[in-house]
Amino acid sequence: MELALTVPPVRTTCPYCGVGCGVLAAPDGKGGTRISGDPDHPANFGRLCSKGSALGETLSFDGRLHHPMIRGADGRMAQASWSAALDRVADGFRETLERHGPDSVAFYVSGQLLTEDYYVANKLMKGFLGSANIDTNSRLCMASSVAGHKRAFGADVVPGCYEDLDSADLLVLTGSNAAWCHPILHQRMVKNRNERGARIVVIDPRRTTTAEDADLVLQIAPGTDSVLFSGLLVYLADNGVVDTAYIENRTDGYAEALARARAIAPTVPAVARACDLDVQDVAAFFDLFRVTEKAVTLYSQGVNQAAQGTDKVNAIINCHLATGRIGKEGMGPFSLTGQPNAMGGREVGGLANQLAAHMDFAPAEIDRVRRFWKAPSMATRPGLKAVDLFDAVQDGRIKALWVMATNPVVSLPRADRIKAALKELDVFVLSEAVASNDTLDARPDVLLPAATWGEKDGTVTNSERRISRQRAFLVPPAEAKPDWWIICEVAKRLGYKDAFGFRSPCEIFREHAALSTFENDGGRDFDIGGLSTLSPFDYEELAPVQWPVRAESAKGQSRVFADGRFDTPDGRGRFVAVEQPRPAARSMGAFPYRLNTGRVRDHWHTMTRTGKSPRLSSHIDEPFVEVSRGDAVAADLSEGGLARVTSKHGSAVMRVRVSEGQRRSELFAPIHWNAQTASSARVGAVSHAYCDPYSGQPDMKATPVRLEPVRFAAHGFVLSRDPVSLPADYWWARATVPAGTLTRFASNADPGTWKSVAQAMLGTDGGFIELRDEEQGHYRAAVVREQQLQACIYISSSASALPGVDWLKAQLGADAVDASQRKALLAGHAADGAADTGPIVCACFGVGLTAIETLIASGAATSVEEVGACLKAGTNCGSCQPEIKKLIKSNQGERALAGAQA
Ligand SMILES: Nc1nc2c(c(=O)[nH]1)N[C@H]1C(S)=C(S)[C@@H](COP(=O)(O)OP(=O)(O)OC[C@H]3O[C@@H](n4cnc5c(=O)[nH]c(N)nc54)[C@H](O)[C@@H]3O)O[C@H]1N2
Ligand SMILES: Nc1nc2c(c(=O)[nH]1)N[C@H]1C(S)=C(S)[C@@H](COP(=O)(O)OP(=O)(O)OC[C@H]3O[C@@H](n4cnc5c(=O)[nH]c(N)nc54)[C@H](O)[C@@H]3O)O[C@H]1N2
Ligand code: SF4
Ligand SMILES: [Mo]
Repeated sequence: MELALTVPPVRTTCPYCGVGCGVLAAPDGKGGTRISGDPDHPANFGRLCSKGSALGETLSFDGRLHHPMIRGADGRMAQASWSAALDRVADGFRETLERHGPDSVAFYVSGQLLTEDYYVANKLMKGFLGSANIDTNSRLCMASSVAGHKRAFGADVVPGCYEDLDSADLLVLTGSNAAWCHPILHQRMVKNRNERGARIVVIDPRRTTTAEDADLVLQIAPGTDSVLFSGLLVYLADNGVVDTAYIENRTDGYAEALARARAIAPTVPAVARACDLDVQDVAAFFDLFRVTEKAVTLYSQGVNQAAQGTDKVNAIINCHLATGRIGKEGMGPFSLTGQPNAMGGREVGGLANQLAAHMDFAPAEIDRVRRFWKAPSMATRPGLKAVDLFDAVQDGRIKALWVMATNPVVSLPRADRIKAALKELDVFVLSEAVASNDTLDARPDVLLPAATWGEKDGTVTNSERRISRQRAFLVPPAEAKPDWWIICEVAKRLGYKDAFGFRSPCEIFREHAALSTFENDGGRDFDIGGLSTLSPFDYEELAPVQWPVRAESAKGQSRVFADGRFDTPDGRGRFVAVEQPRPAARSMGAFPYRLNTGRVRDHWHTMTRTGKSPRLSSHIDEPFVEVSRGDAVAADLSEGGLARVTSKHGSAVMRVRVSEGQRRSELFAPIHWNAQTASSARVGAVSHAYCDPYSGQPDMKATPVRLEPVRFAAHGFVLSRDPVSLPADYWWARATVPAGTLTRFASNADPGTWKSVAQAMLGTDGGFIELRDEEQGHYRAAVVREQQLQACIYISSSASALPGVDWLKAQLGADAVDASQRKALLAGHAADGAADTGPIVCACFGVGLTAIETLIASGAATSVEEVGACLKAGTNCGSCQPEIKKLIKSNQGERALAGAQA
């Protein structure tokens, strides 16, 4: 009998989106980790999307920051000891405070910190440094939802829970591409539709993948959601479906809100006109909402990141308050949080306009928190919100800044300005997990190596208020340390030994829980007093639980406000009279298009994690801009060419994708590419910084821009073991492939120079083979050494004449390339003529577009299930099912058209 030592997998939580899926991580002892979904976690019941499934591919220590670094007097970064680096941070902040006072220092933090990290950062700034200048990337993400919740409910509370998505009969998704951004929740909703017949309505200016599973799609004019939902309120009132008793007994402000709604959106045709929708579609949506009591309205960045984002949130909540559809099974407004701990950050008070534990800056609240923290130097008023905070960095009001777990040179609007502003600082500290990113390029004075997912312990809170543990299963590389430890060490050096003497995340969590219940007479729903006495063992074992968890019961609560009592002083919900929406800036004259920005299925933000995974990098491997067919013609662009998008603030050059799902005069580009992965595709540099007046959240979905083709004489790609560097005037974009890197490029290099370009990139140390075809206008070369393909390059005068990359990618990883394959290498395709797989649709099984299209065209598969049975595509995580559906539909459309023409 063989003795096998099996270590049980560690139960943890996915580090990506706000769904907060439970993950089982089992290190194999050889440097790898097996990842699977936690069948017992109530967010996902064992399922993971493509990103979660590929977590194992992102855990290597390559590219990690290993040691603290300090910039010397000569301007160079040099490795330093932890104590030297921490002293330098503490000295820098102390001197700045002494010289310029508390308004001159700031922290810019992140919804990807754990609650414990976040708690100590907030405590240090607001109780000890005496300023509230701590803001977070959640300002770019959830601030409008926070402001909307507070206006309506008196507190930042998501009333419902995920089970409501299983039991609702109507699911309205507005400003959310959940199929790509909250895939596991999206799958739950689609299951409800398939099994229970729930209806799904999708409201988005683009026809996204989420629309594939919708019963009704409203391609709304950007920025007009509050007109649509005002129209809905009027419709509900006029058709007698408002709950008058509930309005009377439980709320305030209905008459004013309705009167305003009537002024903005008096009739269905008026709404249709303002939102650029068909009257029938608007009527169909309103009617569905009217007749379906169990309705949930889900929203994310298409609502939050808007010039009137807070009004959009309240226009939605108004409809739920009017019908009493809130806090009850299967109904309610539902803000989908973005980051894994955006919610936890809001709980600790990590936004500049919150104090702590759902308390703000009322004198009694400041006093309460002061006493609890025994704080010597309390902030007494809100600090600067992200956009204003970086303006203050730019004009020298803020002189010392500590950035943690966010990459603002990519993700803040007007990102070029942010890059320049950081250079103005006297003290710039960066806590980072990776050794290179765009914010690192902005020359911090001190770099602190942070432990990251898999290496750190703490808690996160997901979209349904569920607190889950993230548990460590790896030892951090070299000297990397958890963020809470780094912050506490700096605090101790500033003289606050007692207040920051925490020895573990558990001790911090207990204090955070104790503050939530401190002098809380029930007026603050964020109360987790029931968790304030957890033993280290209890904390270690803590099962996912939804707040509130009041002292009297350690059990959580799935829904809030079920009793019709809100967190306002009088306990009544508030209708908000929303304003007539005005676009942030008009698209006209020099900037006739509007740039909408967002996410793709398989990348996470600035790609420091997902960019490491070949699987996740194969779905979409370069930055793009989506353009309607009409605009492509008007702007003289063609599919596969390159285009420059320019605003008042900056520009980016991206591949053109002509899209049927894009409205005229509107463009869409993803946010992920940055200076590490592309020459010129940081869309943050293009986005304007117009902010919602209540939340301070920038409108990053509608920047006025112009659009023009960029023509290059040569297009090509290189596959190489190691990344190649390209001349400064090349356009390029880089993606990880199984055995190396794929770099696509374009340049104006003359065909006569292509060979030397190839030699410069590939090297000439032997094994160099080449093929030039003057007539076809292309040049190809490869380096094969010891039977292995080291690198290959393909250059052509036309982008569309380049071979596919997939067969070549496989050769780069192959053990041996024989003589016949060498020829094939230069031909760019398999000797047997097998077709290229095309872009990968199913990341789990590596199934490409070509195979799926061929199968569907043959008629052998007419459903997602049949495609799965033949090719396995879509049968693991299911994230690609909506795309497969789209392919089936478009094939059916083509057949119908062919039939009609025949
Ligand atoms: N794959 C992936 N998933 C992610 C992330 C990621 O980076 N990658 N990030 C996570 C984070 S932090 C966040 S915040 C969430 C974001 O999740 P989502 O908000 O779903 O994602 P976005 O792509 O930013 O924007 C959503 C949609 O809003 C639409 N929109 C733009 N303007 C309007 C408008 O005026 N009205 C309406 N109704 N819609 C509009 C856009 O066309 C877009 O399709 O995703 C989370 N999940
Ligand atoms: N134009 C436009 N801009 C946008 C958006 C948009 O839709 N359009 N969306 C906005 C939204 S919603 C968001 S949430 C932001 C996201 O934008 P960012 O927060 O800037 O993006 P990330 O890539 O997630 O950055 C996280 C950084 O933290 C590092 N890191 C990882 N783990 C740890 C850790 O444990 N500790 C520390 N100290 N560092 C760590 C990572 O290496 C990475 O550099 O982008 C915003 N910007
Ligand atoms: S849906 Fe995907 S990215 Fe989001 S938490 Fe679950 S596995 Fe992670
Ligand atoms: Mo976000």
